Amino acid sequence: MRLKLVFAAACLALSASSHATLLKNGGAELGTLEGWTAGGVSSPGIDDGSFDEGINPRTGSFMFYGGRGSFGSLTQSVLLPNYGQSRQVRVSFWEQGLDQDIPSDQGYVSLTWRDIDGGVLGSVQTPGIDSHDGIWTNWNGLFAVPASAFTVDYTMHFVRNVGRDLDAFFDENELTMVPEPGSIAMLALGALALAGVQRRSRRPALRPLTAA
Ligand SMILES: [Ca+2]
Ligand SMILES: [Ca+2]
Repeated sequence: MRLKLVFAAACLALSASSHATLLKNGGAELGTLEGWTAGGVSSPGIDDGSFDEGINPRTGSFMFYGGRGSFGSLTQSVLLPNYGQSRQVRVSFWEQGLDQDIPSDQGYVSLTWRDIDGGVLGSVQTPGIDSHDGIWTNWNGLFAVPASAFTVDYTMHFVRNVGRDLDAFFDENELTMVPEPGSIAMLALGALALAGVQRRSRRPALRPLTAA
């Protein structure tokens, strides 16, 4: 029975962990750009709240910021599970910019689908988020994944509208499969195993004949 409980718990834990984001260092908490490749002209990087007074990481100690210049990007290439199948991904990120009128500096995310040879199949993007009233704004939504997509480039785009600095910030980037691979099967296995445990535990316990 204990083994079954362990198995059930493991299945449920696995199904829970498969909800995890496919991105590495999506919230900048490694304190470096590890996992991300910078593009554009503004040299985006990691900030701990010192770039613009009053704009602090939404969670943890770090966030991504735009740098200095008209535009910049940070891209991470991600292997997509379940190649050849109908899939969806959910994108979720938080954005904030310095209050410099309307529009202020802002950001959006794009997904570029690539085939197994690295060729571009197409791309989609979120709306630009212009959140400049001292608050972080979350965007999240679903995108259909082309069946022939093998990898996806997840890119944060930093867009300057005012001044010299690119005062756009991102935190907590997440990219998850919907439904997450294996989660339904693992949930079903976990539920079955738990049901088995419950059925067994209702049986009367056998008492050893030699009990003193
Ligand atoms: Ca963070
Ligand atoms: Ca600016």
